Amino acid sequence: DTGYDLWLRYQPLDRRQADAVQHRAAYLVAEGNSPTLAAATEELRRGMSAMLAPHSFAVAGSAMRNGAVVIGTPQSSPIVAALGLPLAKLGAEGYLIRSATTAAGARITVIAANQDVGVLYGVFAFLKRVQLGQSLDNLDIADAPRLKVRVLNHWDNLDRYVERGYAGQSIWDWQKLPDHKDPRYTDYARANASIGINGTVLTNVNANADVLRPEWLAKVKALAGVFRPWGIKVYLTARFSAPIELGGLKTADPLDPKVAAWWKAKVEEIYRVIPDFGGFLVKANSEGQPGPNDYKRTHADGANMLADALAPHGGVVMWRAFVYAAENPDDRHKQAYTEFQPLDGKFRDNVLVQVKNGAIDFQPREPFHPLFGAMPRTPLMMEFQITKEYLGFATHLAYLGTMWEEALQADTFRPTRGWTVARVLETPVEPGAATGMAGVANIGSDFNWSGSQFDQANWYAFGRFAWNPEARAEPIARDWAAMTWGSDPAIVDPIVAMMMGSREAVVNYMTPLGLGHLMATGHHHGPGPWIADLARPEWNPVYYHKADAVGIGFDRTATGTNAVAQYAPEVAAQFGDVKRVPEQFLLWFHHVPWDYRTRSGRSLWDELVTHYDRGVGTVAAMQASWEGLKGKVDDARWSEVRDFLAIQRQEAGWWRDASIAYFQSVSKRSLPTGHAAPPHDLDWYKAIKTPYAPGNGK
Ligand code: BDP
Repeated sequence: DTGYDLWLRYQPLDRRQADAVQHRAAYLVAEGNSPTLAAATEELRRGMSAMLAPHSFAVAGSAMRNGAVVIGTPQSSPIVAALGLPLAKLGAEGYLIRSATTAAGARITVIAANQDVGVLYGVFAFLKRVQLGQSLDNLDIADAPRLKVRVLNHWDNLDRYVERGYAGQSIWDWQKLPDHKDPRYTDYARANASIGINGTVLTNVNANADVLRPEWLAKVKALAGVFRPWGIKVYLTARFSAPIELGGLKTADPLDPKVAAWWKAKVEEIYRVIPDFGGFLVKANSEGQPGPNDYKRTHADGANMLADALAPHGGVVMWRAFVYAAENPDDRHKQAYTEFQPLDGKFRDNVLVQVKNGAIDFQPREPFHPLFGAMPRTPLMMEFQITKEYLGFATHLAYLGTMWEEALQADTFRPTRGWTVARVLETPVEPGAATGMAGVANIGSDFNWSGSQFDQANWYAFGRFAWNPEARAEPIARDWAAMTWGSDPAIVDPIVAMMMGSREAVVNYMTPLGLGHLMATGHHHGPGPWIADLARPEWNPVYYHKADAVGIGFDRTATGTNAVAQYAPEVAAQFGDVKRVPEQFLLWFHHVPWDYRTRSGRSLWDELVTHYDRGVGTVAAMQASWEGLKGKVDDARWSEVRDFLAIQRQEAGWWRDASIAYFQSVSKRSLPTGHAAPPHDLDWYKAIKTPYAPGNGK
């Protein structure tokens, strides 16, 4: 088993379960004939036949007998229409699953929605119930997504190199498109639809304007055609300088009428090719990308110009707030807020400002970004990184659900207590305004899609959180584990326990107590806390930890950069007070003496060492749990995970040893008893060269 089937394995149920399911769900009635209903029908038939075998699950023309699963909308299906279901509140994408009785007295299960795509989501929800062995009696389920735009961001280059991708090449096989459509595109769409993802940005934020050329748009059109029945729109990244590069203009100034006209014509051309094109994602004036600042214009000027071109066609602009400039001497943590917050209310209605969960950059742990809650008149969408650039690539097991729950449940106190990041995201700035969440994809050409079996869980969890930002990491892990590995509690329980502790393990062995950005240069694999010689100050790990003879940590309080002042006063008061700050953010906000007493009673230095060892210990415990699963799950996947855990164990040790060796050279403290000295001296760790690590493609 390679893992190719993801969480859609549809394994045969045991005889008793199959009989019980078959009693409620024996055949399928699908009225209507749109491509989306056809996709829903085929998925239901495929999944149920596989799970119910040797029972059949056939498609029938009418629901005369008990046990029909009837799917459709009131428009497509007279049976659904006759049931008079309360669909009004479910919107375009919500669904309802109910046990019902037809006028003729047949007992059926109905999966109904206002639109075909809602039916599709309902079908996946129904299949999930069956996969999880949940009862099909007396069903009355209604669900709808809480965010409108639920998109993957592929950082895929046109040469198929995936920036920060650890799962092989891009799955977009541009050379063979549009004539050959790899069946994998359909499986990609099925997987995404099963978790409610409704859009995909095909190209890297570090954009190449070529994708906007006609010959590339023909390829994009082919992908859009595969995805459309599954409710998935395509989006592209727009390189801000495209009018110069493709249009031969002298400028890309957003206020120049010729530039606006070029984009308007380009957008019209795109919609002629792809009538339901989603819109653009833009990284501007960030890490060398062109943008409106090049012409002394604001981010709003740039975003609005593109938004005006897209608006007549219903498209949106997702404009990233990930900005920090070499010329700006201010704390990098503050720069996005400083630049974007004053623009609140200045963006067009079809602009979403896309904000990373934290103010620096996808670290194993960051406090929530201060922009959340601070732009009440601007739709903000969340950007999470599914691919594990800073969490050990694909070989470290780190379930990110806990990280995302932590970010989403953080209270912004804006405008008042209880306004969590999730609530900010979910609440439209005015009725009907856009809302959304983006996830930087971890998908590639590997058999298992995501580079490892467990990284599939992060793709899965992202979809679940985008559908419902109030979701919780644990039940999501439980669902995923049961569908992916087997529903026996002897399998699910240990796997969920591993997952739930896994991200904290990474934090502990890489960046405990609020440290961050200590990775090796460029590829970000392995420790480099000593690095101090890179061109831009904020690229150097020493900029972030600021360790010296006295102590360690970045003073972001009023005595330092005062980044805490960008949060609501209640939050600022907490983060800014060394006594009240959650210890997990201690060194993020404070420069603390090595001998400072932490809450455990240990000195900061001893506490730091304790965390490193705890991280390594958790990985060792995961290895032991996994040994216990040998023979309970298939050998091929089991062996892959065993190997990766061994790599993780080694690299966790490397992080621990190198970090302790370096910080000890600064702190001059001895190790607390019971904690082993690193086996080598600091120079030995500094000399390690990673022979090959997927990098940033530069
Ligand atoms: C950083 C990555 C870089 C991305 C950048 C971004 O190292 O490859 O281009 O984020 O989000 O984390 O634009």
